[in-house]
Amino acid sequence: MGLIGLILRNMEASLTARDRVGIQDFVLLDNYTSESAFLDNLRKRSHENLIYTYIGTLLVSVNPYKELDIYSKKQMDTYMGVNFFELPPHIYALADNVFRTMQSEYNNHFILISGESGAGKTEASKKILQFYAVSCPSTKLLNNVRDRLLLSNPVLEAFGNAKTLKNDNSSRFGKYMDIQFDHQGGAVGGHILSYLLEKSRVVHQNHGERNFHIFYQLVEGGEEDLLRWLGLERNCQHYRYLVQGDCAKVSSINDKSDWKMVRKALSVIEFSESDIENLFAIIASVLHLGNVKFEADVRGYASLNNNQEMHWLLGIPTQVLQQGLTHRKIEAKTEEVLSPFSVDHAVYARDALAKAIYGRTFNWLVNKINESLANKDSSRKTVIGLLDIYGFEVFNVNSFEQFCINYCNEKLQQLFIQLTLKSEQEEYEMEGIEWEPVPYFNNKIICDLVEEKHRGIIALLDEECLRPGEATDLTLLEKMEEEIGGHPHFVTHKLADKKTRKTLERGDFRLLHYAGEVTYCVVGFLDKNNDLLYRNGKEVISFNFYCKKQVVTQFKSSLVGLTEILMSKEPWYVRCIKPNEAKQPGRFDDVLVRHQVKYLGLMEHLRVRRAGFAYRRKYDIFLQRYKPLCPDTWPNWRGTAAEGVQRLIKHLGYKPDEYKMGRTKIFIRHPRTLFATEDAFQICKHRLATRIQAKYKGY
Ligand code: AD9
Ligand code: MG
Repeated sequence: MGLIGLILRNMEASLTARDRVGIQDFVLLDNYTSESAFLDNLRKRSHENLIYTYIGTLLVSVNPYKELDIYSKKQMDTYMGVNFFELPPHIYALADNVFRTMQSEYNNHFILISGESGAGKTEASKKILQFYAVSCPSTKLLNNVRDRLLLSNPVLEAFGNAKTLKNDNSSRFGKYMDIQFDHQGGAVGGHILSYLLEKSRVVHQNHGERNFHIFYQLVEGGEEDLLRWLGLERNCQHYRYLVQGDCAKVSSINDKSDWKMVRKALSVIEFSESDIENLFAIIASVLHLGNVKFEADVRGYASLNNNQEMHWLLGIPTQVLQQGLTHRKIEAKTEEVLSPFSVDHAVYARDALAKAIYGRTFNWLVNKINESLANKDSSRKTVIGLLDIYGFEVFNVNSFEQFCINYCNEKLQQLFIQLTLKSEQEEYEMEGIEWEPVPYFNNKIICDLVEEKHRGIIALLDEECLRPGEATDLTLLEKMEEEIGGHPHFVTHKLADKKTRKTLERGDFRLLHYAGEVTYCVVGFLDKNNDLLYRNGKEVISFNFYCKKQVVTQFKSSLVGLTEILMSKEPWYVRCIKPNEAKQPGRFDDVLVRHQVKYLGLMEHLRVRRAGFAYRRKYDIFLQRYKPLCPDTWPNWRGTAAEGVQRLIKHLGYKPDEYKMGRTKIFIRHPRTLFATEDAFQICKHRLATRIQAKYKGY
């Protein structure tokens, strides 16, 4: 049988295999514009436990909801230093490719990991970190850094993660982590930025959810002496802040062993014993604070009676604390006046204080970790950044938190558009290749709606927050209706047509995000944005300054900062998909996945990848791999790589419209062309191997 016959036979065989396990790169999908074909491929693969699939260099990952035997040291070794497309898709392949590109081009990169809650972002970021920990050169000093990088994770997860309805280990903050590498590729340091910790969880949890893990770890796992010293009982039910979700115990979580891990991690990250003591004294204080009760005195004002908790609180004189929790300090012209709180007000002030204490502790923790990860050597480093950030959120009731999170996702989508399309276009330009730009929805219009100066939603929200006493959540809504009522991506009950009006309450506003519609309930927006802590409260935790910046504006500036960090680096993407809501292995819910495929922009990305040229390879790499297919180039080619490739593809019969020769790379329009070449190569390899075997059989 001739080569072509063999190719056809092999193609048939691989087609059958493909029928079963799908295609490992969506770029090779024949019907690439069809969402159903996309879904079919993803479903097939995930049923075969093939959770990773590429779109070019983007990695799509489907949460298997079970442990797979694909993360061993052996697997890491397999992927180390091997060309990206030569092995089945894997998070290690991506990590390795980023690392090697950084090493050879000596530039900075970031990996953006996105997806909805429970899709596997944090797991993916841990796998990448573990891969670097194992694959990078090691010395005693470097191992120290490596251990700290790895152990910063359990610490941050203890303080920043919690059980939610969607995920038993849900990250309640956004995280960007830089890993710094020296010339030899050794990991020499790191830096972490955290975004928008969900502080409200400290004082309130929805049914079926928990507070941050650390509280339960301390109560369940803390040593007897420690608990006695902190005045804590070994019983979560005793603490109001721990029981509102009515699920202090979770079967998938072992608080006791997690406590041990966190204690060990804290000492490796160089927390001194006194740091650790202080840290847990503060955590215990928050629990005690939650148990402080108020009663109404004869005038209806809040008073504190019989509160043993006060004794354990923060080491602050009881008098100061008592006054701080029941009175508000008002500055009149020349004097300060104490105005007593109602019971409701006092509860609010108490909770605000608890949130502020926890928030500040979390920031302190991140700073301490950063001190420990800091690289003291000033020589130039290259960096790989890992961004594990909350995905787009839509609940039955969406509030201020969802608004911030979804705004963040709009910004990241904007970045994706700019970086992906920009880099694609730049590459064609650099290589001297003409191409047709792909039409895509540019979500800048929504980013502007949210963040435009003076009349964006953030500006209006801040403006209302500066009118205490007069402004309410509803006046905010009215102001929005007035200022941005005509915007095509904004609608409220009042502005809506008859049909839409039925789906909106008076206190709602709806944004048409790039990922879909989200209806926000405006109640609580002003309060949450103010993050109000009465001056007395601030004195209690020795805040001596008064920060006027509202929450959303702070968040906006930190996102601008993040965008700047990312814009200066080369982007890589991991898109995580959650296959079902039940957290079960083997279940693939089409409707749920289809929605994620849409808002993760996967079809768009695929179109961009396919619109111009599906594949591009450097001449030398292409020639090196496929040269056995042509007698002119095999075994050795003496001319330039570009000439060799030209000779090779002429021999293979590439038609002129199937490819273009750039300055340093060959661009292949249809994946089918590369596919056939790859198949021919596999057969050729097989034949060569058989021939060699036959030759040596007699020996
Ligand atoms: V959230 O936005 O922080 O709420 P993530 O971070 O996207 O969310 P996470 O990585 O925490 O989700 O994954 C959720 C759970 O899915 C994990 O606790 C694992 O039980 C499970 N998971 C995720 N990825 C994998 C995997 N590659 N292999 C096995 C996985 N299990
Ligand atoms: Mg997470």
